[in-house]
Amino acid sequence: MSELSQAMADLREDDIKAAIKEKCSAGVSGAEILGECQAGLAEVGERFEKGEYFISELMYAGEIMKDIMKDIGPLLGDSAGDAGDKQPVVMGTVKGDIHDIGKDVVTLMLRGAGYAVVDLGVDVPAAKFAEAVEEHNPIMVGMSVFLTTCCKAIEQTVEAIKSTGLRDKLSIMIGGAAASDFVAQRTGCDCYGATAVDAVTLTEGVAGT
Ligand code: B12
Repeated sequence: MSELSQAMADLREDDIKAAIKEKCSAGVSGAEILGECQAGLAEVGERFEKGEYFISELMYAGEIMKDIMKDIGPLLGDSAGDAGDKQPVVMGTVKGDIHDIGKDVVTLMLRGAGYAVVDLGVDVPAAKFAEAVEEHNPIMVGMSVFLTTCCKAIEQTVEAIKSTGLRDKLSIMIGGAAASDFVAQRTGCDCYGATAVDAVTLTEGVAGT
């Protein structure tokens, strides 16, 4: 584990910020810095599972990550602002799940790549995804899912999208701690992405850009 990932895992905020500052000055890419933070947060999650960390540590980890996104965000290419000029993409975290950091990073990177992202937020009901599909006619719908208990919500969202009659006109991708290729297949999605970079690559594949 890198020094930055280790500092993140240990929730040493000053060391995390110092390491990021150093990496930024050395010209390390935003995606690489993000990857190291993500690895550290995965370890935070594992310590939580083992009972070494509690909900307060999870919350603190989330706060630290949100704070450092202010520095890393611009490095991830958020140049397009709120609406790019490429085709629309609908993003949201599924019903029952309130994790938003990963979803926000994906949104940021898709916007940076020029896509007009409609961000539905967190805890998004299946019907709201379907309404957004009807309204915006996206080429891609991205769902973030972090809790395994919320996998059912993916299936329900796919069903709701099918009921609009537009399922064949778009692709559906999933990502987040509870997502995988297996979950994507089982829930009727087209693909899974492990990182925000994957989200952009998958969308570019569909858009043909
Ligand atoms: C921080 C955190 C929290 C914070 C969230 C703060 C916030 N504003 O988001 C708080 C404290 C609120 C929280 C709450 C809970 N959490 Co939590 N949390 C985490 C933690 C440690 C980090 C998540 C994170 O922000 N990572 C950083 C970002 C940058 O990375 P990322 O999320 O992986 O996103 C990247 C990729 O996944 C991908 N991606 C994300 N979305 C998408 C979408 C698409 C389409 C694509 C292609 C890619 C993609 O791109 C992103 C950037 O590269 C994870 C551990 C983990 N392994 O994820 C647990 C984790 C997700 N939480 C967990 C749990 C259990 C909970 C709680 C139930 C705890 C509790 N007992 O209350 C609650 C649930 C609340 C709810 N209803 O949603 C578990 C879930 C376990 C499971 N199997 O279901 C995890 C995995 C920890 C663990 N190992 O036990 N949590």
